[in-house]
Amino acid sequence: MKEVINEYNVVPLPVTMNEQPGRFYLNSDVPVVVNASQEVKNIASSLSTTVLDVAGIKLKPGGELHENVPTIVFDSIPGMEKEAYKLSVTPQQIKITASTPNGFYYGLQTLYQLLPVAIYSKERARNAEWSVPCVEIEDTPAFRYRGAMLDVCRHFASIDYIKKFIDVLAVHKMNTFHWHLTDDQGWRIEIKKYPKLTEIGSQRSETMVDYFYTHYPFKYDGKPHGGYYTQEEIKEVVAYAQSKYITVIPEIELPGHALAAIASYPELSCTPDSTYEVCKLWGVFDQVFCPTDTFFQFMEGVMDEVVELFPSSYIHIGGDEVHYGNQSWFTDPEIQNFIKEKKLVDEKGLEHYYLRRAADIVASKGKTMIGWDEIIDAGISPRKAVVMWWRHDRQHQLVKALENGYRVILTPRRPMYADFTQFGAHKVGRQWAGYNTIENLYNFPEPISHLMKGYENQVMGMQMSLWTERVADFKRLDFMVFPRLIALAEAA
Ligand code: TNX
Repeated sequence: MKEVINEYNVVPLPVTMNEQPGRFYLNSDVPVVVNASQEVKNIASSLSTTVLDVAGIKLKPGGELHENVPTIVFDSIPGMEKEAYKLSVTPQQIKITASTPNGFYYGLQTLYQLLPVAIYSKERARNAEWSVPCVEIEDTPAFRYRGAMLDVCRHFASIDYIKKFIDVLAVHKMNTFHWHLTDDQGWRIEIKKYPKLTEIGSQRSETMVDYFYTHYPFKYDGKPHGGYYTQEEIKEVVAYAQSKYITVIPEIELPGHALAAIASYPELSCTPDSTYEVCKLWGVFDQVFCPTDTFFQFMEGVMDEVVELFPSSYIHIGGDEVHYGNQSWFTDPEIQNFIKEKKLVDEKGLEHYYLRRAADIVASKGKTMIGWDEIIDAGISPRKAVVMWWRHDRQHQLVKALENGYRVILTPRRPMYADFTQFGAHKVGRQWAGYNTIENLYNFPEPISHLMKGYENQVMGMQMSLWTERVADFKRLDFMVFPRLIALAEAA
């Protein structure tokens, strides 16, 4: 018999992994024994189903542990960390140990990675040899939040693509999908109380080519672009993600990046008599939500439906890049009155007022708000908000957030933005503030860890974010995200 060289292609690499000689062979005499909850039994039976579908091997269900019969065991013990697991493979036994279904799920992902890659196939794989190299693994994540964000507003992504994206996250033990659902260029989530958000807000007539001033006058592609998710589809994605131990966090942007909503309901703007279009340009725009009762009622109504759809305890409310430049904030008597009445210092004070109200609205629905790092100065209680740090060039904002007691998720543009090019000379992607190499991701957060010293408990984790202004199809999407996302999974 030819000697098999054991290979251990486990990504991300477990905390400890001791390679051992020998292999465990799968065959129809192998029973699967589960000493754990029903939920873990379901995870175990997903292994049996997969092995049957792909390998054509029918593992034996249930039963007792027999000596001298090679067995697969799922063994629950108390006291391990939520996402931790142990995996032991000897010629006699495959044993996954954990305290929670999350841990068992991750142990199973590692087991799949140790099997022939054909285990991921959708059909019967003919030539694979169904065995697992012997090993002793103990594993637990470095961070409790391991995420990826996808912007489906600049370019829409189908439910099928989203599910595939979630599949890849799950295989690499990522646990959060941040779904950027509303922006200037499209509103992508059905809200029953406000049907025009999708009737009008989900469609734009055409899109600018390249960036501001690449062409002057601006060039447009002449092609309508649109799409949205029905509430049924959202539920389907949330349930799908949940089955893979991934939380879906929706982002509903306010008060900026709101043109698609304003085009649908101009009364949400400070100039309700104007007509607006779903934005055809890329950039940051002056038209933002107006701080009227109409707007706050709208936000309540939207949030009521959003919290019903997403079991996540966090709701992202955006909060970035609020421009009120030449629009009416500085001159509009109503706005100026509002600022006086509420005793706000100035226009910035008004921006912060929105964010505090948003935090309260989200809290009143039993959830915690996440906002981009602009929210740091808004005076929100750190109990009520989590900060997503994105401006890598403003390290003091990260430090301030931590000092002020906020929990923080790290997604600094460098190196976490997947819309940045992967090499200096690369043609695909943006390069306006440098480029993000795979090495940068592997090394993260080392270069900034001194800033977080003593505040490690407040650092929830890290996220790669893909903005899709220049990512119009799935091939390019895959190209921008992979393999860098896998490097992030490794680091997290
Ligand atoms: C800034 S990051 C934005 C996005 C853009 C992105 C492009 C953030 C919170 N806002 O609206 O798509 O830059 O890299």
